[in-house]
Amino acid sequence: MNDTFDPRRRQVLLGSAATLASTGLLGLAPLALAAETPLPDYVNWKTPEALVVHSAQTLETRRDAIGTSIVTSNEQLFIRNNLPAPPSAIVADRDAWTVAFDGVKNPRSLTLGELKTLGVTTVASVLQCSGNGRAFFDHETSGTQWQTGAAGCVLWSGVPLKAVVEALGGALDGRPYITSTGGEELPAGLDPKSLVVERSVPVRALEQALLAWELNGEPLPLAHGGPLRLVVPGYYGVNNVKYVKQVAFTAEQTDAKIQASGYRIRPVGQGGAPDQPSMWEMNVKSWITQPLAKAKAGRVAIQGVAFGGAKAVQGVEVSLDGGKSWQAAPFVGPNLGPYAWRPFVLIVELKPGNYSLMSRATDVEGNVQPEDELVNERGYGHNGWRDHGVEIAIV
Ligand SMILES: Nc1nc2c(c(=O)[nH]1)N[C@H]1C(S)=C(S)[C@@H](COP(=O)(O)O)O[C@H]1N2
Ligand SMILES: [Mo]
Repeated sequence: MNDTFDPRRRQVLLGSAATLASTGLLGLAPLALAAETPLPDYVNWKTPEALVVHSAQTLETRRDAIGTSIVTSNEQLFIRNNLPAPPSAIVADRDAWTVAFDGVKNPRSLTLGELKTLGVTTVASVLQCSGNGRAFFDHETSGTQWQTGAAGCVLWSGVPLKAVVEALGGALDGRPYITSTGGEELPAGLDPKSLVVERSVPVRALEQALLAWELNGEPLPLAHGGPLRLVVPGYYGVNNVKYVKQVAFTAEQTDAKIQASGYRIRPVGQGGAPDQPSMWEMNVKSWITQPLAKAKAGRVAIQGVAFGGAKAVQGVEVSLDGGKSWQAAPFVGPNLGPYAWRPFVLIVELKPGNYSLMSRATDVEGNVQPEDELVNERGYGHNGWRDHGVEIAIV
């Protein structure tokens, strides 16, 4: 009767339909269900098998596509555009791209070529959309139904924003925000404030922010914000403004809709407003990447990724019994710094049966991933370990 939309039920149904189809029980050719939405043209260089195409502007990395070697390749990295990407002409002559700097002693525009002479750094960081995990909320959430794959861990190279600001004489006093503007051309006839991707972050982000022109050792692809992007390691995706054309130290947060009412933590049913918490620093989180459905009895390698968000991750535990008991899982591979994620692998001996696998990370300040999410209207910031768990069959 009351046929409310439940994303979790839908996933289960999709999963069982796929299973039935693959075993031929539905009488469907498996290919009929396996047929994927093709990649949109502007990202046709990505790996289709690694991505779920939610729409032309929203592509999610499959949970089982994440491996153990830390870095998410450009070909597998998710995409989230609030507006269509600008034309590829903007990456024809990358060094000619200009950025206007304001709210500093000597405001001026600098080309990317000039920025490259002010300093160079490389930072590993998790890029994660605020709505990653939205599909797991119980209430009906508007927006892309991301599961775990609106996130990746990547290497950014560029100039520390601090070095640029110093070269321009320093930030003016009484400017507690860094406000950055995306370079998309806005459709005529609509209120630009309702569309522009312009985000303000607190000046404390100057410690780690950079203007990046390289992603995983390649010129920053247009789809990921090339030729130049603001990167705020430890902050949610939306603050990492692509094709950045202006950076200003401001007395107030921008009144652009994406800042003033968008990306706010608010009670279900309530509108967005500037006094609600903004999606800035990310919280501690982890999830299992394999096995996701079944595995053979005997030794099983339970793998996943864990990160602290704005603080480094300290450790991660795994539960085989739905969170009743936990054991520490070792990290694998090098530590790429506080903003990167760390793959973990726990090898266990498992008898045939059903297991409810969960993972729970802790950051260096002792913040532990909670069992449940903080319920909020738009489905932001879900780091609850229960919903991120997986039910598996050992056969
Ligand atoms: N200029 C601009 N910057 C943007 C966006 C955008 O639409 N335009 N989307 C934001 C959001 S909501 C996210 S999650 C990330 C996604 O980055 P990606 O597409 O490179 O994965 O970019 C952020 N920066
Ligand atoms: Mo996002």
